[in-house]
Amino acid sequence: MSEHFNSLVTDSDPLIASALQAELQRQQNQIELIASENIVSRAVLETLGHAMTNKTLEGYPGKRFHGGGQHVDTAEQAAIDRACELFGCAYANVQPHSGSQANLAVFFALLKPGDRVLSLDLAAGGHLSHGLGANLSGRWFEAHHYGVDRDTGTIDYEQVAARAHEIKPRLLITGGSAYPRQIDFERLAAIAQSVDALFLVDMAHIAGLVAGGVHPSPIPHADIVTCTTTKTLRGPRGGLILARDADWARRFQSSVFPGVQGSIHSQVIAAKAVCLGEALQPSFAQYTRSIVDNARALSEALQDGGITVVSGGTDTHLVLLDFSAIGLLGSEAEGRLDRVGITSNKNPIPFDAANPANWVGLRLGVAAATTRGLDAASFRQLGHTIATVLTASDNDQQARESAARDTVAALCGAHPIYSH
Ligand code: DSN
Repeated sequence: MSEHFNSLVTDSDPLIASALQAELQRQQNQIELIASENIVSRAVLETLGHAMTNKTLEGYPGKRFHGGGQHVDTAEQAAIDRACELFGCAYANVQPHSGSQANLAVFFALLKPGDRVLSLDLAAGGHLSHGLGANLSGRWFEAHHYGVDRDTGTIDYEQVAARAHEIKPRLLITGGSAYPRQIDFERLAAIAQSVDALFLVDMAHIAGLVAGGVHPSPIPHADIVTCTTTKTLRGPRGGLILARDADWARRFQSSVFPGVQGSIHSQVIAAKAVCLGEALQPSFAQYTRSIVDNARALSEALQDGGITVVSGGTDTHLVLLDFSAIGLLGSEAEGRLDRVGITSNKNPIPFDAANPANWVGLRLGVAAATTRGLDAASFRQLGHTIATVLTASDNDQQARESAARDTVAALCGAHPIYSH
């Protein structure tokens, strides 16, 4: 058995070893601008690869259904305590395997099949787990949506109030995956109260910004807050459920386990504790200030280069590009940037086509590249480079892409990741 314990993946599984090595090199040699990604610390990586992965446990710290859980209890309790300290809440459940699982557990705790929910439309920046027809949330619950104002690209709060009074949802939801502006949580909470609805904020994308104090916190206003630890929070893949009031504890403990999940991912919970500990450090708040500065620099440079930015800018880590005026598809833009070493994703913009093949938007986020050290000047350079690539004609496309590849290579060379 010594081979079982001592062989490295390079010795035992060349196919996967080569995929792992190639993925590392891809990350090292490309600028990552997918808004839901980040680059975790060596400490988070180390924790994710720890033998704690072997431990099976159900239940919660001190109340497990299997023996031998004392060390995982230490990690889970630290994650809970750190989440409560970081976000100023009284309740935290750190077990959801993802943000979607966290949302599912909230639905399971608060709703009965057929209940109405009112959430931000997917094309306006919402999330599929908030009632998309193809998702369980949209099949088992009656989902209605609100959107953004066509001129400003920002949430139309009057429309939310009107829809809420018309529909009388049991749950009002905000947040999602492509909304670039600050959300007025207080105003939405008042709308929820006016129709006797509960209020859920999914802060998956902005959790790190809230933790760093550069985005208002939903905790004082929402009944329940969910998020991932993956994105601006810069941790492992996984979800959290948070609440200002500890009274929710009974309902949410049992809705996660045994409601929608069985045993925990022990080493991921430990890695969540590590990332939450990192987010409590003053350097993390500085990091989030850089994120916001960098996103603004990127947005301004893109607009200077002739690209339309939804809502005219950003308050977060995220910039949503609108190509409807230049006749480019999101998929084409994603392909062009991929060829020069910039990773992004096609995305719907508000009022976009239903078919992803026809979307005319592209979503960019600066959290990962900010982690590797790019500053506002680098993001201005990157924005200019992206604009030249996206506005290139057939005649100058090759030359522009070649220059862009050089820029990306220089930025990556100047800001290495995982270099040891
Ligand atoms: N919700 C998806 C995204 O924003 O990219 C995955 O986290």
